[in-house]
Amino acid sequence: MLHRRNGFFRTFLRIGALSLVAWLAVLAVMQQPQQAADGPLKQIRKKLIAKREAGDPAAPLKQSELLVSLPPYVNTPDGMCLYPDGNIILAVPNVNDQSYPGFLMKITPQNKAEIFYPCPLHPDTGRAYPFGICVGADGDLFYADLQWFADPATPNFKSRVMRIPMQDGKPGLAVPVVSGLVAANAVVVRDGHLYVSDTIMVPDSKPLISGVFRIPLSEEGLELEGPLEKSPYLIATIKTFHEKIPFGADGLTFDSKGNLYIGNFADGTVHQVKFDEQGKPQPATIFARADFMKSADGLFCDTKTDIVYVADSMANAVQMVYPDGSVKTLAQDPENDGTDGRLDQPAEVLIRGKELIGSNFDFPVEGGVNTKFEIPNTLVRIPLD
Ligand SMILES: [Ca+2]
Ligand SMILES: [Ca+2]
Ligand SMILES: [Ca+2]
Repeated sequence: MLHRRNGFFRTFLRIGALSLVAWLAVLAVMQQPQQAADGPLKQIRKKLIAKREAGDPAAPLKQSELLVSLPPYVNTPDGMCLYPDGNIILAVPNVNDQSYPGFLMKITPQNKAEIFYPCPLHPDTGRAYPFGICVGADGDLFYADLQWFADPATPNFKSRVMRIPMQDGKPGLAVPVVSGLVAANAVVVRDGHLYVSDTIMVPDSKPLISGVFRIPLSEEGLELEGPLEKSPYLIATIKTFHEKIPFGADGLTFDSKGNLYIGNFADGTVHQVKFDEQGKPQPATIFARADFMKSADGLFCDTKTDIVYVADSMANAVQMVYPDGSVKTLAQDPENDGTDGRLDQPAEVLIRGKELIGSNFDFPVEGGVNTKFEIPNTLVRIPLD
């Protein structure tokens, strides 16, 4: 009896074990649709969260969210600045589909996107390519008109910076502040001077030589004379060693101590320029680099913390450069179409209140995470608190 009972028990155990296997199989099948619903983006994100918990500086701390889905006539948004009335002015060069014009938009504090300003066309090229934009002390707007895009194969030295006189929040007719650049990109106005980066200053040089110019606002209408690398207005020169992508000095920002930072687009380094008491610039030095910071497009320094936020176009990420030069990833996404508020090749960042706002340029560059341009394009937000 005991024997039989043991036999029965063994059979029971065997059936039980089999059922356990069966149950696991059922569970696995049940879980499959869930994994499919998760999709590759969520699975990648799960891996990144695990990396972050392990203290990896390249693991993103946050995820971007949709701020504004831009209308279809915005195929390539780029530079932004926060106007004192709380509106964001967004530059739209529309280089992905040049059958659309370049113009400026206004994003209200309620995140409504409106057409703000049709940029004047360059008299020679018949085109307008507004990129970096900033606001001066008296409220006038300044934007880079990046005319290299009119004919990238033959640099035309027609890039310029325009000033839009503003009266009661309304734009007047833009006038050239400086012209004769190859690829005017970022602009900052500070202490009566315009700072502008030229991303391709010496075309075809290897390593690529690019730089930053400082022009007194009192010299409005200046036409730079070549060679640009010998210009008395040039205050910083940097080199870019990337083999394939000839884009150097890009984003510009100042920290609370008055140091200037320059994004080196294709090398992904952030350079620093210090000034002496007479305002004389010291040679630009590499301030920050990290193997996971693949490029440095727009820069924005939060002067409360002196963290420099970097739009990392190639890595499809936003990086944070700390005052000690260390780098951490704030947000990063794999290739996606950007419609639901993910990063889609960010070109610029700025802080509005307690959020970082990014503009998704979505203009694929060889070797970058983003390989496809698709509309609608977006502005995204990343909460900073
Ligand atoms: Ca830029
Ligand atoms: Ca894309
Ligand atoms: Ca897109």
